[in-house]
Amino acid sequence: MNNQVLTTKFDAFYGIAPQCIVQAPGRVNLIGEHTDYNEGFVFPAAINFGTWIAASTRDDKQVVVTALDYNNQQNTFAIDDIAFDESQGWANYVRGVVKVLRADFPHIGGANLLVTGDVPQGAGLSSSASFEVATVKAFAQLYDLPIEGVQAALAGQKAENTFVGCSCGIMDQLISAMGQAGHAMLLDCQSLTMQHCPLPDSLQIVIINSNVKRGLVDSEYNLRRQQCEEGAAVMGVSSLRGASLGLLEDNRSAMSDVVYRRCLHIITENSRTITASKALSCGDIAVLSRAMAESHVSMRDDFEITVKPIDYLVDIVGQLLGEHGGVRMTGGGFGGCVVALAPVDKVPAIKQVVAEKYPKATGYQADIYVCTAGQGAFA
Ligand code: GAF
Repeated sequence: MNNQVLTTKFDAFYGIAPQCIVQAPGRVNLIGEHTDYNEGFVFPAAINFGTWIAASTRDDKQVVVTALDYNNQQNTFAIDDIAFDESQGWANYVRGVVKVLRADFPHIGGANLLVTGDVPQGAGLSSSASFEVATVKAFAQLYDLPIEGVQAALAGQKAENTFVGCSCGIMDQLISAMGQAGHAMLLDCQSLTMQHCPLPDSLQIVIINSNVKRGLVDSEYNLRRQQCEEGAAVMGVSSLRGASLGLLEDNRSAMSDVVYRRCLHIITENSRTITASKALSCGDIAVLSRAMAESHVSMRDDFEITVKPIDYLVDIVGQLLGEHGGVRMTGGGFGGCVVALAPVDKVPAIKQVVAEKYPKATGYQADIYVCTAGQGAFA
């Protein structure tokens, strides 16, 4: 939606012009899944889908937020008394962020917010992180907050962890805040150091939404995190970042098979992520392709976060690409999307094979988004 339309709508709802319009993107993770909360490596890119917020200050300590994409639903809350409200769904993201920001910046006052976005929801493309980061950015603009990209991402993550109740890592908020157009980001989630890697013009990011709605995602996600922590404790390391395959084998008999396989995924995924980012940088697409394929198998068999329609998509697109591109599930899992890095001239064939085979084999229709790597909100 362009800024002019958003301004007109804001005026219609609130009777004044917005003081700012901010945007924060969703993301696609190219490789490095569930490694972020294990202090490992991830390799995401911001995408050209995002959340927009038009905003103005209020002087009555109320936040009034209207969601264009939810039939103009409106939620109002007092900034001195912010509580999680089960019945408020999407508005809890704003409540959580404002609560977190107020703890550090008590001078923050009320606001009128008008929200819209085009990140597909429930698809593993971080619509909620982009909403959180956009909310941070809106308040930063309105109240002149000295909050930088990494701090903005941490505030969004804190809202998600402590208020919304998902024990997510830092990847989604950080890439939404700090992504660079045309680049993927190799992020070390232990030191929060980042390296921006240009994506070659010859490869296109293709996201295929399986349209399998992500079920049980929060409970299964939090369970994976607990299992990883259990494995780290058995091995005597503070996070799985500190574990090696040798240490894992030495401790295999002291852990359940499930915990062993969860750890195996994380340890091997960290090294695949480094391998893939180096391969992309030096144009070695065959190595990138293998790393992405192995990542998918590891998510399917060891971390157990894929579902059959997603496995099917990875199979048919993988056969088409061979070693000229890579494909794997992306995001938290249990449904959602597949990401392919594909030679530009293979994109029509991907669309065709998915349209022809996927509905017949699975009963679902897929959506395909041919993406570019976008700019982060604070980048
Ligand atoms: C979700 C989480 F929010 C991220 O922190 C990350 O763990 C991801 O799942 C899996 O890699 O998007």
